[in-house]
Amino acid sequence: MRAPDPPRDLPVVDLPAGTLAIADLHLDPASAEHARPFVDFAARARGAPALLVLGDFFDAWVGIAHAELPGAAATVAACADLAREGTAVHVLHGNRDFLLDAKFERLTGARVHPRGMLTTLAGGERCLWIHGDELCTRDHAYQRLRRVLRSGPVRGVSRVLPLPVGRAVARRLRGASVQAVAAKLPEEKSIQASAADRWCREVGAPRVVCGHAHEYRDEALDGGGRLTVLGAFGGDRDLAVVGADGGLEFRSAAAHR
Ligand SMILES: [Mn+2]
Repeated sequence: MRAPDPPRDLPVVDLPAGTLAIADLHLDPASAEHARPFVDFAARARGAPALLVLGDFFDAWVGIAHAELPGAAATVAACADLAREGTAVHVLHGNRDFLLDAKFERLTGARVHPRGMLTTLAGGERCLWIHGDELCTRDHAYQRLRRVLRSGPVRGVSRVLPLPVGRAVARRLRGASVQAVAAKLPEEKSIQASAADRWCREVGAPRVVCGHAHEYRDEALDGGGRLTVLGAFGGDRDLAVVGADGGLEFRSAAAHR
């Protein structure tokens, strides 16, 4: 089975020093309490030039009807506050919230990038930012499912789902991934360094940063590039900060002031 190729036409964005990136919040749209750590973080992120959310912002998102639930509403409001005050908010699709769309963009002022983004850091280095499930190339069943779930028909149906149906679907999805944040991927389902190496070479970026695996990891790739996996939000080294020299520093989002 063929592993996904890197997209040819990724958006290219300049990321100034002070830019922040987080991943894998897995927020429950129904729970305002669950949204609180992000809402608090967003308040402390004020003044950052940009905030990247590298996918799985929400544990389930089956369409815009979700935005009315208390947890999603609080999250949307926090994003909108940041955007209004001048922080560029960029949201990548994860494997659990790949239906975030233009309506979400209008509500939040964020930009949604379904397949990732390429950036130029302050020092001039190019960096590829993706969710990370694209690189789980040994998990063939998952890659097949991924193609179906992200296909046009599935996306079309989800847009017209009434809220109760959407919530029922979301409950089923959540049931399948209880404690997703605590769970780590077994080796055969994990992010493959060889895939990261290929993507770096094909997009011409010496570094790739992603989430999805929920555990911080940083390693040199055979082709000279570098792979960094962010910890899941709330975990160890769950925040990337673009430094003054354009380098990336990995820290704790909870300790960010
Ligand atoms: Mn994921």
